[in-house]
Amino acid sequence: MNRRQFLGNSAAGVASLALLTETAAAVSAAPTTLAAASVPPLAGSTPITTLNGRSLPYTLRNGVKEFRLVAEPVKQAFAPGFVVNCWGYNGSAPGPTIEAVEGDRVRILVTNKLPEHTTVHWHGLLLPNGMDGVGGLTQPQIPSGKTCVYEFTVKKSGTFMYHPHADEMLQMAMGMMGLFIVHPKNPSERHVDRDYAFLLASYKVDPGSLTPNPSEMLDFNVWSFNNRVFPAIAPLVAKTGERVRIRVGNLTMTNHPIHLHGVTFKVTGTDGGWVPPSAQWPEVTTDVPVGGMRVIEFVADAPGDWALHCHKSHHTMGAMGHGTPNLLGVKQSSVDKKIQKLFPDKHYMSMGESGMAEMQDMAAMGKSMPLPDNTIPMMTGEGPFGALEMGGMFTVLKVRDGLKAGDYRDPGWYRHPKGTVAYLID
Ligand SMILES: [Cu+2]
Repeated sequence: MNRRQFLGNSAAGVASLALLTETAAAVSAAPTTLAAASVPPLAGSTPITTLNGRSLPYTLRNGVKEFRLVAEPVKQAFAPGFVVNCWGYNGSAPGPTIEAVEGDRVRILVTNKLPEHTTVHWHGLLLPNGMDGVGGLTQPQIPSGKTCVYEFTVKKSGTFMYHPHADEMLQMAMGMMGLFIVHPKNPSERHVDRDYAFLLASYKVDPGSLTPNPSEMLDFNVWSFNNRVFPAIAPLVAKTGERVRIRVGNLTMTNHPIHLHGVTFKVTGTDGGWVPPSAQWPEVTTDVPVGGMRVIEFVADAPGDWALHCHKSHHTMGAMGHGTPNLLGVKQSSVDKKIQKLFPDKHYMSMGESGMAEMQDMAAMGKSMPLPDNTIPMMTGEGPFGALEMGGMFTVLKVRDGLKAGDYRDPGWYRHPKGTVAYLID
């Protein structure tokens, strides 16, 4: 079944499309750091802003920071109207971000509420072998209903991840992953004004279904920043002149060239540690490899709304039917009439004759283009100048003069000074 066929098969999508447009604004206006759940790791350090996420609180017990992770099935909203049966931690996928400080002793209690065994591997952290979380190799699997204790000293600062090392293909395909960020002991070391982080995750969720297909190896159709798809992804906000860090981890099955407009950045770290200044060079795109982390830093020196996205253009689209025939330049108007006669009760419209942008036009104008249940339009997002024709791995870095330090609220669209916007001449 290709997209055109299933478009004709459901009327329920019209309502969910309207819902998406309405609530996406509310989603992106929400603060990106949940103050109640965010624990400042130490005075003077900049807290991590996990895009549409949160940090994991801890309890201090005799000098040990004790965290609790619950591995469990979760219902994860990728966008309003698009909810997926994932597996995650503490009610979300990805799980909450663990923040610690170089030199900390941490204890992580992992309770398994999944229907099968699991483990947690602390990706990139240097720790005793028996704490490495590889089921069968360094520890017995954690059976359903049991709790496992991991305890180690955090040796170096940097950006790491956690994920299962048990039935790995299925459990990661279901969304089990999280960030583990270690701050330097001295908060003035590697100081930035804003510190953003997110994980790249991809899924195969057939339109109209609720559960990702965990046996998919290559043909994924949902591309997300922290399990959100544009326009339901929070913007990154910075004041003009601030130093900004963005940490991007990749636990998908393909690489993602992450591209940022409006600045040049340097890769200052990986999941192996910090990159010495002599080894950094200016970039506007950095490829984040599978199972890898790239930390980029820059000064936000020009106000505006700057796109941040994966440069694989099919990764900035919503779920689409694959195997769609190439209709570019194919005259279809007579075919439309014939098919409409065959199915008088269905809405049929051929697409693709002059390009695919008309997909977005219909979504934006709210025309009656039905979608299957529980999916999102292939291209969405409404900007100040009209349709953005984007979805998936796309969001916006919003740089503004005169923002207060620590104000992460969405400032709305950029108001361009007069005479600074590209214009048509006829
Ligand atoms: Cu990508």
